[in-house]
Amino acid sequence: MAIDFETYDEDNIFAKILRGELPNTTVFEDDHVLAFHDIVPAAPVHVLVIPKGRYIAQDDFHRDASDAEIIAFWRAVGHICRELGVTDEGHRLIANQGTKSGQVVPHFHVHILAGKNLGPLLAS
Ligand code: DGP
Repeated sequence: MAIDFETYDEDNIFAKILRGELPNTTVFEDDHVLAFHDIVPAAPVHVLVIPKGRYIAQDDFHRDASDAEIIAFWRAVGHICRELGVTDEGHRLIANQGTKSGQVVPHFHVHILAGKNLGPLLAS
């Protein structure tokens, strides 16, 4: 289903996780950021990092978020990779935006993937 980029969906899964209505396995949290294990891991390490603000994808996040939110987000990504122990061995960051990318959840998130040889960038 196409993502509505005009209106943030308050009932998306990550909004429910942020409100505590759905459980998650948290690996990091601060004032601006939450990170938790993906429920359908695509690699031995698969962590999702999300801002706590209401952003649909990377475009509105980087356009509308405050400098403090953006700095906190990307510092957290680096910190989490180090805490997971995947900085030196290698990892991949993915942020899907929109239907052609395969974005399913309309709340901005970055995937951290690691723990095996991740292969070519794209499957096809
Ligand atoms: P994307 O295709 O980029 O929108 O990725 C969404 C990811 O969210 C996908 O890898 C599966 C994950 N996911 C979906 N529902 C849940 C959930 O309820 N809990 C957790 N932890 N992850 C979820």
